[in-house]
This record gives sequence, structure tokens and C-alpha cells, in this order.
Amino acid sequence: MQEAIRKLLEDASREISGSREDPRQLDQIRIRYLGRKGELAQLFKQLAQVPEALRRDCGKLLNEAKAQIEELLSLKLIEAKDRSAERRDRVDVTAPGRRPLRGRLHPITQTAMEICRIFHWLGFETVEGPEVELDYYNFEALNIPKDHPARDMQDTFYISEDVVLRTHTSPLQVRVMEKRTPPIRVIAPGRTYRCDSDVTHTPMFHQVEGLMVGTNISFGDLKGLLTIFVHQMFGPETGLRFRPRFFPFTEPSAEVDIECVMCRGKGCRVCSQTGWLEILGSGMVDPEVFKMVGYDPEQVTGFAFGMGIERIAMLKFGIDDLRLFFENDLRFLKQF
Ligand code: 2U9
Repeated sequence: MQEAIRKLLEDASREISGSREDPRQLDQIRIRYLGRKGELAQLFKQLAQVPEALRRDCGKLLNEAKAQIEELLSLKLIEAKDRSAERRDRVDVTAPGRRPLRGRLHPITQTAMEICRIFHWLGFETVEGPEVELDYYNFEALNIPKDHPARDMQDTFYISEDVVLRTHTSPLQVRVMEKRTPPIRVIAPGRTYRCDSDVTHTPMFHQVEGLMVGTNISFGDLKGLLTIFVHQMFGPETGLRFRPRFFPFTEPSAEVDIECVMCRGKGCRVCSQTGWLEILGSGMVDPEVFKMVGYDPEQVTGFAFGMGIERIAMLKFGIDDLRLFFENDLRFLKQF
């Protein structure tokens, strides 16, 4: 009997230490040795046939063997768990790399960059400035006093009585004129704000404005420059027309229409059957604005223009809903 116990312990130890660190395999070993019908249980049964003098010792040996096998099994199980955690934490340098997601520029940014690129090529320099502006730079210096009806069309968000979110990027050009002397050729892209929210207006939108000031700058220069811009942006065959319009900060002023990019002037839903699409406003800088920045309107002349970037991007990419730009839906953004 003692010999059988010793052999059983030896076999069990060998099997446990030689086993894979697999909890299921260890469980099978446990059942074979320690189970109700296992090898140890068989020996316990045979204990009754052992001569009385030896029975006590044999029983003790059997209990010790049982405890040892249990201990070996639980040690091996702990080892197996540690190993698998280690394996999980290890970096597999041979695994194929995860492809990083490639970002891209928002279609509004792409369009702003394209507009600026064209004007850089024409000798303009980009300037940027504050979105939170003094009422003075946003309205007063642009010939829009407190009681002017143009304030209704450009209602904005007030930080305080004298501080507003800019309604156009024009305050920037006023700041540039205050600091510099002509000749000036600047382009001002950026975010702008108005108290407007419907299908075709968002409270925040983007503009690019341009300003050219010098001596003998004429309306002819304005027409020539904007014609080159339209041909660069929408193709050399695109027709354009200048329509008179009022702006408080320019005189005379004109709105620029291009031949509809969808129907090429035939008339469709996008151009409301007119064949034309309004894309920008422009004009000769009003002498009053020059006086405000300390320039002599008898000595200098210049022109300014402004366009909404969303509108240009919609026409360029064929997008029919303004709100898509601001929903941040990757299915939309990934197309550009
Ligand atoms: C200075 C003087 C004059 C900028 C100009 C427009 C005409 C214009 C609109 C286009 C679509 C705004 O985004 S929009 O709604 N802009 O029509 N902007 S002339 O005139 C200036 C700017 C600065 C010092």
C-alpha cells in the first residue's frame, strides 16, 4: 500500500509539472487523481484491507498525498494564469502594423486655402485677426454708425455694449490701414458671426475679404482682378457680370454673379432659373472709411471685396445643404 501511494504521488507530480499551463488539462488531472472515482479514492477504499497495524499510517500517508497533489495543482494553475496575463501584455513585434487613420482638411479650409492661393499668386498677403472685436472696428470705422439700418442686416452677438463677435473680416483691413501706409494688398480669411439661423444661414460662417489701396487704383482694376479670380476658381470659360449694389463701406459697389456652374447659364433649380449665381460683393473703398484711418481720399484710392467661403465651397463641390459643413459626419467629410 505504501508503495502504491508513493507511486501515485510520483505519477501525479510528474504529470502536473509536465502539463501545458492549460486550466482544462489541469482539471482533467485533478479529476483523475482527486475525483470521487479517482485513483486516490480507489486507494482509500483499499484501506479497509490493509492490516490493522499499518492502516493508521497508510491513512495518514494517503491524506498527505491528497494535500500535496492539491497544492501542486493550485500552484500550477496560478502559474498558468500569470503566464497568460504576461502573454497578453507582451508586444508582438512581428504582428502586422495598424494602419493609422489619415486625416484631411475640412472642405471649408480647403476652399479658403484655394482662394488665398489665387490671391497670393496675384501679389496679396494673408492677414488674420481677432474674432471678438470692438464695435468701432466692426461698424463705426466702416461707415456704419449706431443708427445705420445696415446694423439690422448684420445683427451679431454682443459681449458688451462696445465688444462684439465680428460680422465680417473687414475690421482687420481697418486695423491694417491704421498700422501701414499704401500700397496695401491684403486678403483676410476667417470666422465671422451673425444673429442668423435658418436653412441657408448659420450663426457662424467663414469669409474671405480683400483690400487693395494705392494711387490711381480704379474700378477697372477691381473688375480685372475679380475676373482673373473667377476664371482661376471656376474655370476660364466661366462668364461673370457686375451688378450695382449698396454697401455702406464702398462707393460705387457691385455684386458679382457667375454663370451657373450647374447648368452653365441655361437656368436650373440651383440658380432659380436665372442662369446666374451671386458669389461676391465688391466696390471702391468709401472716402469716409479712408478718412477714419487717417488716409487722404484725394491721394489714395482702392477697392475691397468679400465672399462667403461656404457658398464658394458649395458651388465648387456641388453641395446642396449648408448644414452638412458643420455636422461633422465623417461619411460627408471623407468625400473631400
Ligand atoms: C474695408 C473697406 C471695405 C468688403 C466688402 C463686400 C463688399 C460683400 C459679402 C459677401 C458675402 C459678405 O459673406 S458675405 O455675406 N461681402 O459684399 N465686402 S465689399 O469691403 C470692405 C472691407 C474693408 C476697410
